[in-house]
Amino acid sequence: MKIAAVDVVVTSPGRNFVTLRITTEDGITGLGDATLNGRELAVEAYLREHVVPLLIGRDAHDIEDTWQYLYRGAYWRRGPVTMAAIAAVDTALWDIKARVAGMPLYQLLGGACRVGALAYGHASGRDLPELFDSIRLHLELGFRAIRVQTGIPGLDTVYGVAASAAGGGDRYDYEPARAGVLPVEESWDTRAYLRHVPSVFEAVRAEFGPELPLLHDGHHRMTPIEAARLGKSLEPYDLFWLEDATPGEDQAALRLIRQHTTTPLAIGEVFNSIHDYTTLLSERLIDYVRSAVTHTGGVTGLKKVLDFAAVYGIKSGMHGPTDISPVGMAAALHLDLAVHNFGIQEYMRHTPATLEVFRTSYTFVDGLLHPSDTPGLGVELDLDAAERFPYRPAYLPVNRLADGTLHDW
Ligand code: CS2
Ligand code: MG
Repeated sequence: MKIAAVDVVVTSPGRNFVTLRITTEDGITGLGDATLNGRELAVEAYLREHVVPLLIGRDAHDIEDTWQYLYRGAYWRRGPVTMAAIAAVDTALWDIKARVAGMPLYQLLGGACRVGALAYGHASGRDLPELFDSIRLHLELGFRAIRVQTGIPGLDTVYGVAASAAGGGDRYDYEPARAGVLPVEESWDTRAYLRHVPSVFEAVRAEFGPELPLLHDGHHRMTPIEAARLGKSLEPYDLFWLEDATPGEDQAALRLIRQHTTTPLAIGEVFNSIHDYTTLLSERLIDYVRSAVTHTGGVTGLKKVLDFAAVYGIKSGMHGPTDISPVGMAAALHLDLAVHNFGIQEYMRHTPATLEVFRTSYTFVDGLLHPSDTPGLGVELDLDAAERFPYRPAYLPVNRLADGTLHDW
């Protein structure tokens, strides 16, 4: 079954997405998500100029060989651009294989280990009243686990805190990438953050009780000892996880954090290969693998990470913000069902404009996500709709400390 055509589709229904569409000689199509928030055109060029010419004429069934061909054959391996490109090809080939087999991808991956994937939503507030409203909104939407991000006294805008519930209050949407010429510069103060966050979780527990699984994203902004201090101070509030407590590329730093706190740790959304995880997993330094299919070499790449993680009792916690497209989200949901060591699935609901372009079949019912039993991934790309939303440059913000030092955002 030879690959006859490959399209790279850049579209911006409210935010930018890069989608790969592979078509076989007998007209079967498959989709892959290649979206790299803030660097989308780098992946588009890598695909269009250096990958697409290599795919034409290859057998679409040869998924593992194509993965190795694109990974080892590039010579210059790993990195977010290369691995997002490989991810898109890999995911599209799995979509095709499952469509040809007439079954949803999770069946091809070994069938379902669960009836659905527990999802967590993003609650946030500049202050406690706004945060409580956002938590209530997400509980009403059916979420059974909730991420809590808060404003910090003295700081104007902070990662993860929306200016308000978007769309008239019936949906919360937070789009960190701001369309504009240059990245927005936000201010940061770790000491103020470390003083404030424990009091917020104390208030949330007092208001919503001890049972509700609560998550928090440190978003790479702390040093290892600061992360250890926060993990320890949050222990009384029994978090489901503390995410990206410190920049994860310093894998050894997690040894220090682990020594000081039993708060579960999640890391990996910015990782792009299994090699980013080897110390973290083999030394049990984290509890959840945060990678998305889109950024870790596709279904093939991420499943290898999750199978490695399973050896050490570590579970999945796949990344699922709005900059993971519905194609990437659908691929995650098939893996969520198929792997035994599933933990939780991040789920920021896409906007109506995005869902015009990507026609999905996955469902969110009673707190659980399901990819549907549509053959393949279960997503169709509406090219006419995609053309109505041209690309707009958009950058993620950066943080600066009070003295002007650039800091992780
Ligand atoms: C965040 C992401 O969802 C998360 O856990 O870390 O929203 C992250 O900020 C974006 O993916 C960056 O593009
Ligand atoms: Mg995160």
